[in-house]
Amino acid sequence: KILVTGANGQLGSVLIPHLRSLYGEENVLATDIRKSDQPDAHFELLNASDERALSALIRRNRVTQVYHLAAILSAKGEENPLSTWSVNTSTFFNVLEASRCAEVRKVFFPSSIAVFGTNIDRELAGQQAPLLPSTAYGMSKAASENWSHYYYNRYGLDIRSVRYPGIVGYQSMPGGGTTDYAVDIYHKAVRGEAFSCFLEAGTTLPMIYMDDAITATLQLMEAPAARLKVRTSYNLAGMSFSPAEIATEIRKFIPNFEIQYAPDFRQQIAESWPKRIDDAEARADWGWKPHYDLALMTRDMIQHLEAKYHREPVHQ
Ligand code: VAH
Repeated sequence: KILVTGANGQLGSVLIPHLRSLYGEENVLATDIRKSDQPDAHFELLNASDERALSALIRRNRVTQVYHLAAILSAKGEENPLSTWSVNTSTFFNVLEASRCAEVRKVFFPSSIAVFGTNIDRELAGQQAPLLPSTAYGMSKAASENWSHYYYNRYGLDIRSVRYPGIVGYQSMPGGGTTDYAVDIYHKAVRGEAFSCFLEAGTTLPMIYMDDAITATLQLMEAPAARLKVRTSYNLAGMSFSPAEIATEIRKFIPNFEIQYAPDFRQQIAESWPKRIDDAEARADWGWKPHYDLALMTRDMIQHLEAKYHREPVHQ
């Protein structure tokens, strides 16, 4: 069985249907700290901070793979940094130990471009760039990368990871991320509402379309272990754009879309992250290649959101 923690999050709520279509509904157990409003026969409440509950669930369900998605993200995480560190690392250690002691064969956990800091060339962050996270979330992910590397070398635990850029999708609402403006902007545009952006117009960040993020995750998890030379976390990127660039692309579909800029504390977080990512190792080791660019993503987002808001689908 496959266990997913953080099932109700932005990534989990899209990854789980994909995993179920690949492995069967009954073989993918969704867990989260609270129920979602969607009924799910294969959902269990789980606080991954509770080591005993987690290891009991893994044994009871004979879990062989774990996707550990539960975490507090960058912006939300800055409200209480020590709590963010404690939640993100204690849940991670629980997954490492429970997996090592049970018959878990493969573990996935998401890292992030948030592990990078202001001490590198922001134009392009390489796979081996030094990590100097500027947020509690980023520090928890950098620590998780090192512990993954340790558990792989010391115990042979096959744990795999990608450093996601900002993920943009229509299927789920994100929560607490610095890149989440890039999701909200489409919802506002399709609803014909003006958008107030918490980042400055020229703030370029690495992003990836949800469908590409899912493809990359499954590609990494299906790759032969011998191919994987990176056991901290693979750099991954789909595209890079700024709020001004995404607004211009949206106006090709919704000409009267209005945006204003009201930068807040998230501007500093964004400016500590690289503008572009070099994901050559992911391409070389397990065949990664993004499909979606800003134009393709914008078309797909607007088409799906027009359908969702039951508006006359203007753009087929
Ligand atoms: C966040 N979306 O903003 C997440 C991600 C690259 C950013 O870690 O915190």
